[in-house]
Amino acid sequence: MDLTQKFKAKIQSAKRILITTHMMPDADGIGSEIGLCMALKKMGVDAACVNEEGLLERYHYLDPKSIVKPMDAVIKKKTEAFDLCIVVDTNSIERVGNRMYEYLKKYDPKDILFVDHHPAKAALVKEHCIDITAAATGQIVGLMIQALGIKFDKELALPIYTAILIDTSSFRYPTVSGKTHRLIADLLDTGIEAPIAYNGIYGTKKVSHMHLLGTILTSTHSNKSGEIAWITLNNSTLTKFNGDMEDTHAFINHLLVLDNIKVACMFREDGDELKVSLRSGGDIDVGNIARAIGGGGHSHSAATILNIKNKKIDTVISETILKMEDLLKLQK
Ligand SMILES: [Mn+2]
Repeated sequence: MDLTQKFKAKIQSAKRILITTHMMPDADGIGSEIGLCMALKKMGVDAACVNEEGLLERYHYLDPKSIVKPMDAVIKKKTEAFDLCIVVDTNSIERVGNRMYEYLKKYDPKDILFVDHHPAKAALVKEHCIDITAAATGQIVGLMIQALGIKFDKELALPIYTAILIDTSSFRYPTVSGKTHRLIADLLDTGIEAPIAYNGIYGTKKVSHMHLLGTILTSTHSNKSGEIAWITLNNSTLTKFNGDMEDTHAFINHLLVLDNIKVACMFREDGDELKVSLRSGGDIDVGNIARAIGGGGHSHSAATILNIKNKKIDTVISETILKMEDLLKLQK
């Protein structure tokens, strides 16, 4: 069964649908849920986007009708309020946030549908709308909307376009295909403009953001061969420049311009945890590297979390880089 057929079969008997995404959502999670919700409404289906937290101010332009609501505003306790829950841009139910997870746990698993592009177990892929070859969840959502016979308009096209733009880091990843660009063409045909869409998501920074980025980039290190490079972000730097963690996601991409780069890493201190993001500079599968150190993700973009309680952050970083060097050798 293709994804659209699976989707149709699921929504057919649903009277009221909840759509949510992972915590600290990026534009792929947000754009996909908004796009899907608008499309369902166009089909006459009662749908609502409910996230654990409301949207950050910077994403409001993607949601002019305020479709996305924080869960406190919608969910009062009754589980029967929704008979289908669609989770976009993750297939780990725990990633929806603690309170949303507690809420979704009450549902029969058959009433939960993942629409996602992250690696997943075969059994999950079979039952859900999961395509791990898709460049973004936004791509899956866009193609399903078209297959359902719904016409794009500007309002619907912008969040989906932005979802794909952000998840491909502006169309640079190996997951970008002809299929991606054909969908992008249809989205642009509605009249949305590439520079406006680009600046909406990337062009709203303040001078303090530049100073934060500059400070972080001066922390760039690389191993001897130059194949692994990393930057480190600690809480005090973030506070000093009034930045938030979510706003630092794209910093790692700056490392990809380095000559000979195979693996770019960003270490972010978060309490007792060290968040490690990885990007591939070419053929290396950073998903494999992430899995070997307790995480997961795509071949070009992956992550893990390390415990740094009672440990020196610099020691953990050096040990991790050494491990990555070994893991890199295995892939050559
Ligand atoms: Mn995504």
